[in-house]
Amino acid sequence: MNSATFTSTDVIRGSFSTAMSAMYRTEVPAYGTLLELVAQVNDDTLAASPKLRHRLEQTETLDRISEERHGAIRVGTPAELAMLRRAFAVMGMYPVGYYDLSEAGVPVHSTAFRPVGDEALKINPFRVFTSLLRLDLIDDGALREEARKTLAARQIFTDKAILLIEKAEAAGGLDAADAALLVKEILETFRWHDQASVSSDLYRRLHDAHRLIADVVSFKGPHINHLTPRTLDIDAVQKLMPAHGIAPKAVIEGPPTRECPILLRQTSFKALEEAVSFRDEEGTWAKGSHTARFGEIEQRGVALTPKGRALYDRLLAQAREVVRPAPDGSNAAAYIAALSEAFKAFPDDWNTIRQQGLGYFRYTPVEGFPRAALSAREPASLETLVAMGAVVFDPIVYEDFLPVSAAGIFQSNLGDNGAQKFAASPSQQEFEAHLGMPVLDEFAHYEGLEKASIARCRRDLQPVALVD
Ligand code: OOG
Ligand code: NI
Repeated sequence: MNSATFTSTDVIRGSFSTAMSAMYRTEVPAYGTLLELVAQVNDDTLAASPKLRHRLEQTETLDRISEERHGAIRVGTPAELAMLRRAFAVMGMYPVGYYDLSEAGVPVHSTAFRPVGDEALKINPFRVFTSLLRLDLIDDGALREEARKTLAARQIFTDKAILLIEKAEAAGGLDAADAALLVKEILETFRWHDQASVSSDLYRRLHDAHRLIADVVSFKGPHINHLTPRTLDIDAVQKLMPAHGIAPKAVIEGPPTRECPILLRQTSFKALEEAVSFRDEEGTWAKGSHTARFGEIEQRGVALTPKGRALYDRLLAQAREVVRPAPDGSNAAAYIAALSEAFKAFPDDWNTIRQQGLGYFRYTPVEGFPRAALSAREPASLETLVAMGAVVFDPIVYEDFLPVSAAGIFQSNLGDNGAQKFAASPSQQEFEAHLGMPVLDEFAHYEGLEKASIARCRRDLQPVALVD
């Protein structure tokens, strides 16, 4: 078979994301309600702002604006993580970024599998935030061993899924029939199992160590724990959720509402308490419940440079020093006020963000700009060309995640008030060894996109010389 008959990885990812959405709506009906609300708010937002509609029409497929942007799973062993990496590669998703969540009281470290090129992101932006449990952070040695044994005994992939992954790797792709089969088989890995693979006693002990440990260890597979569509107005959806019978988490994670959106804002509805049964002695099943699955929404802004990110981190920490948001929402208004106050120090117009080197931008030569106005003999700086209107810039969208926000989402769904403490212990090398490859550095990636756009300007504007 030659590559011409292979189904594109982007198409496989698209079918995977559609299949996940359909499965999750069936499994978690509240998620279907959230999707409807998001679609309605997106329609209203576009109707109210022809300017926004026009801008999005240039770059996006408007009829798919409300589709899922990401989901999240948590796996238990290095072998599970490595096989997932291979499965996602068949769908054109690669590990970007390393997130240490131990710092925030969650015993996992993570990456996001996502499409990397502009074109791939545009065709289908679906990504999966993937966390690996860190058993080494469980203090109780006996419990750690029981957890390890339980995880070692499970196989989260179907035999057919593994065969198809191997086939794709060997041949360099899959034909349409195999691609469809892979999506169907991989879906099994993310399906919910209401029969736990542990006893109620072990579940309780794992749960006491950390609710998330119980979530990862107790089931046959790493059920998808949330999906996240994109909203054009996160504040509106947050406000409307209760009227639609869904309980939002207390505050939106990330930066406050701004003119020029930065990074990522996200919020979720609280995870549902679901009926499960535990496998007790002599094959009897004991009824119980488990809380893990929820729905989330996101709104993205410009990707920040290390300098911009340092400022963001500092201002966020400053706000959280004034008011730490309580999971019950009792101080939500005070937190939002503290956040807005702190972020007054972050410039809120694109040109200042750009000139201060806080964000990444894509530069484009203006078509039809009168060449006569550019003197071929004199070299010009990018700034001069921008000021003249010969080059325009657009923010590069942040496509990754934020550890403090991720921890906030985790915590609100674990319902922990007195969150457990773990020693911060980032361990990217170990994570990458388990993964089987290094993760892509997100800053280097965005910088590369910006530089490539400047190189294109340099080429297109010749014979005018563009100086650095
Ligand atoms: C992952 C939480 C991280 C996000 O949007 O930051 C995440 C989890 O709960 O497993 O999805
Ligand atoms: Ni999420």
